[in-house]
Amino acid sequence: MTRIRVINPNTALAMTESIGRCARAVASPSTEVTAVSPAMGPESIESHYDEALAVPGVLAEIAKGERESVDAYVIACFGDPGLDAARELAAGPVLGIAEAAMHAATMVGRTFSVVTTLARTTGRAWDLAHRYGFAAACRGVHACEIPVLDLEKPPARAAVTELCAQVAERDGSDAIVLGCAGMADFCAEVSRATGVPVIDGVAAATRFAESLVALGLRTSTRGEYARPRPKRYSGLLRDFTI
Ligand code: 5HY
Repeated sequence: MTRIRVINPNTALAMTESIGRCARAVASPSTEVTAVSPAMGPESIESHYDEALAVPGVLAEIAKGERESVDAYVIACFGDPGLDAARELAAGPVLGIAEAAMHAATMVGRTFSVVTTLARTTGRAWDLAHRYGFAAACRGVHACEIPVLDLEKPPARAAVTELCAQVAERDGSDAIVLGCAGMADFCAEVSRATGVPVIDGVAAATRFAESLVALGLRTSTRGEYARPRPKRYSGLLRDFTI
């Protein structure tokens, strides 16, 4: 049994359940997927401030998963918050949904476009495209201007689907990347509407995590992902002392 922990860095439990359903829908029968939200953090992540304050909760869930012998982790937020720090703590692979989605997109096309929530988060998506080496393949990052927690409201699905169809046409991109974990269950509908491959990072990261575990691959501990040197953390963070 491979044990994958999908961490939704925000505290919206309905969204965590939906993310868990999407991950389990693609996981192999020999994989146990648990989807969790941290006990602390923002109810949604739509700014740098939200993202920064989501990271301690993500790291607390990684530390908990390590005590429970989890094999691999998925950070289910399109900003991939705390990804590098999580890789310093976890023995097994840790995948961010933005990273996984961009990798998958460039395996099925030369170019892709990202459709995300608020315009203010598009800069972060571009940062990640550059960081992961996909800036040249990314034809555009577009916002539907629907707040994360409003994605579960009926009009959102049609609005996102419509925007994805327009973007695929306008950018001429080979694939569409859904830029929020809250869009994970829109994938099939958007695929039908656009006629191009549509990548949901939750599903992509879940399968990639399974594959890395099956390959016996774990995060390298030689360089920057070596375990942090022991030190004291104070105040609200005193429990993060390692
Ligand atoms: C996400 N926020 O995937 C990001 C999407 C965004 O709470 N889950 C969030 O807008 O950056």
